[in-house]
Amino acid sequence: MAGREAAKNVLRAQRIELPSWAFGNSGTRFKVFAQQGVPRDPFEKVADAAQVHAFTGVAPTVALHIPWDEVEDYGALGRAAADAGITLGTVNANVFQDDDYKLGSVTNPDPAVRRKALDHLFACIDVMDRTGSRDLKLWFSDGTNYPGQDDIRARQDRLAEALEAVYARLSADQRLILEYKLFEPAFYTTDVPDWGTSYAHCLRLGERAQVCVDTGHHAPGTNIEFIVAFLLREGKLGAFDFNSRFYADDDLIVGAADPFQLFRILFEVKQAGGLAADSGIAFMLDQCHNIEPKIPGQIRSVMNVQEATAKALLVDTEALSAAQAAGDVLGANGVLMDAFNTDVRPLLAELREEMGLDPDPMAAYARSGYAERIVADRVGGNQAGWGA
Ligand code: AOS
Ligand code: ZN
Ligand code: ZN
Repeated sequence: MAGREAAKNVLRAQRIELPSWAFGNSGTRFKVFAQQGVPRDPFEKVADAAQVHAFTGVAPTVALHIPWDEVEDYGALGRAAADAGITLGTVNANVFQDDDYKLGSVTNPDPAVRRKALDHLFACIDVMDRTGSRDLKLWFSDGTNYPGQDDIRARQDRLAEALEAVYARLSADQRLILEYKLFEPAFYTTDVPDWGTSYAHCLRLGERAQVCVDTGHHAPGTNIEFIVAFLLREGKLGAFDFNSRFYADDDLIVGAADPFQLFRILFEVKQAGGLAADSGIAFMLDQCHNIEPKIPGQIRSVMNVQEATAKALLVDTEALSAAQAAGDVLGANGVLMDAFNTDVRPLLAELREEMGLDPDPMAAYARSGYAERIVADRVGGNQAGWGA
């Protein structure tokens, strides 16, 4: 087993970004279950995100979603975040919820709709300039429902044109992160359905265009760690949207459905040097807590990523390489499984104590009284997230 202290050093420096929309009410297309005490504005979302950081020590940034997190004064939002001990992170664009986007946004056959979508993406860059955000994350719901509905190749041309315009507008320290998703809301074709499509567009755009791997956006059975290993090798993995799925894009707590898959993914990241602080990979959560309390849901998610990371760090890579070189199939597999089957919770508890944190973030949050306070203080929360 590889060194505990070395593992702790990496874990201490790990950074996991939270999605602002995880703190608001959310649901499925059937029902949004309102919870008491949810944030009523972006300032309160930032305050809740700061709680997750306060108890885990590794989640110091919160991603914004425009327009859900639109405010008059981003300087004030940034200051509120700083006062609470965190900073504003990735800006997520939204070109999917207006009636105009029924047939697509940047790939819409109507040039006026394409222009509107592009203007929104430019507006997101203006927000980034004000918040100091590095990354613009683009997820397009664009696609078609019926064969013949639109020209597949023409839609790719329109997509490429929009991406070029956005990329050209970014400053030298900003990045374009292009997310893919197999299907939904479009059910026949999706314009960015897989990593290959995203990769090909990013490759043409340039170095600061990178792929986002959302773990919920693949066909069942897809080997996500292979995609991760490949993109890392090409220097094209810019971000993760972590979550869990049982069926489609379920957006459940990361590591809840398949902790082994999460471990395999993080092992590939570790092997490629992606856990280094300067790797440039944004480790984000993209989740909705429809039936469970939201702040504890985020705390648990962060802990799950930490546990999978700790196991990945404990893999005895020397023994693994030796077994691989000797063609020792079962030996190599055994080395990996030894690490996966290690209970890393004591190691993480120890690390938290060293960081001046409570070893049990879930219990510490529950004891803090914050949940009761927000229920008492906040009346009439906003709906934010899916199923609106
Ligand atoms: C949609 O399915 C994607 O996962 C998006 O990354 C994300 O949930 C959305 O853009 C929220 O900002
Ligand atoms: Zn996502
Ligand atoms: Zn998704």
